[in-house]
Amino acid sequence: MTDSDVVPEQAAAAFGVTHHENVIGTPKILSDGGPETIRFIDQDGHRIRNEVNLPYDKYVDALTEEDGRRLYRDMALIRRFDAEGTALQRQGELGLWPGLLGQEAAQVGIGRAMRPQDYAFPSYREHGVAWCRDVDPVNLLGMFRGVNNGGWDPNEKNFHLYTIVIGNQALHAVGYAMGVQRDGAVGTGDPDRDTAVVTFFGDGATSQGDINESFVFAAVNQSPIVFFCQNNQWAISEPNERQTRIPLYQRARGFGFPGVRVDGNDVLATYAVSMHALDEARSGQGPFLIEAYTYRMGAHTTSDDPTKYRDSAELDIWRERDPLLRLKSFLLSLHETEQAFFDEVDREADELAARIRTACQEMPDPPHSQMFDRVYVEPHAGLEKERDEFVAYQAGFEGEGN
Ligand SMILES: Cc1ncc(C[n+]2csc(CCOP(=O)(O)OP(=O)(O)O)c2C)c(N)n1
Ligand SMILES: [Mg+2]
Repeated sequence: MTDSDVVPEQAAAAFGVTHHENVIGTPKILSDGGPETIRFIDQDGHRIRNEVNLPYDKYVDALTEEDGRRLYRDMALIRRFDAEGTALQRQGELGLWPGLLGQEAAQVGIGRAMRPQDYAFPSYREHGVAWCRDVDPVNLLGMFRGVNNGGWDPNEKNFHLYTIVIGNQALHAVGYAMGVQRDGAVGTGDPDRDTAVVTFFGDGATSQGDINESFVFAAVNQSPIVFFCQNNQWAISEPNERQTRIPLYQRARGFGFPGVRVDGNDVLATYAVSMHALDEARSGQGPFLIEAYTYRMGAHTTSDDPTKYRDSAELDIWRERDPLLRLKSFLLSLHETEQAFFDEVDREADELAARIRTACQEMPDPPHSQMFDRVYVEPHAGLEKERDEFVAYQAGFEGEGN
């Protein structure tokens, strides 16, 4: 099927959707992405070779079994970290936590395909990408505990701070990518210099002006950027079919750059497609849209209750497509990987969970006056006066247990 063959009814069918009503009781999103979806491992852990994934085969063939185990370890540890984030919020240690359950393969695949000089602009759910960029997970918890504004140096990790304003980071990313072009760090052929920028956003964000505006700027400037859309089927309580009448990856064509849909629950596929897209961007071929077709298995955030708007049968269907189980079956079907490896990863995950839990609970509260810092680069008389007044006001409570 080519792009031009797609009519709205077929597109809707690709999503398993035939109407626009949002009625609990019918699991609507049954599709696994359709035949155009690039996938290397099927649900039972078998390697797939077909025409759709053929152009990306070389990236998967270059991986060793040890590489596969590393990808599994990344996904398992980040899943455990994420579960701990939810638990810590429930116990009053965090203000909020946006879970990534189900999206581990989408994030780890591209995270491990990026090179050190590449730069990521995340939204707020990219804990798996943060992990791959070597951001200390404790820093992520600190932000949602409200004790810092991010806590890591974006330029040290080439991982920008989280952006809560939907779609906004795509504009920042394209601006950065245009800067990379002006620095002459595209298409030189030097693998340590040529740079790609990646921006992450959700299916819901594609309805925002910011995303569409960034597509236009990236396209006309031929900027080195990969747009990585995690289509997790939901934008809080709004289902996918409220955002689009065509598969999201096909939007790229209208802006003048390539777009593909990849199985976001297959880490080999997200890795291979990302390797290709990043190579294209670094070598000067311009932007690339990857739609990682996946599912948000948990709530939107800890403030959300998905049982109010979606049927649990839908979740059951996606549980069978679990990205960790799929890679585990695949690895077990190979030669060197034994159950002992998975037991060891579980043990490591327990250790990680204990470490970050303690570190979170021990994080000191910052002095309240810190909110006046870093508002302006230069000293600001008005702000200093406000801070002095605030500090004096607070001092009035001393001795009252505050
Ligand atoms: C500009 C803006 N509008 C609305 C919101 C409220 N909001 C927070 S998350 C969200 C849904 C985003 O859905 P999607 O882009 O699919 O990302 P996901 O949360 O599924 O990863 C909305 C509307 C916001 N943060 N920013
Ligand atoms: Mg979404």
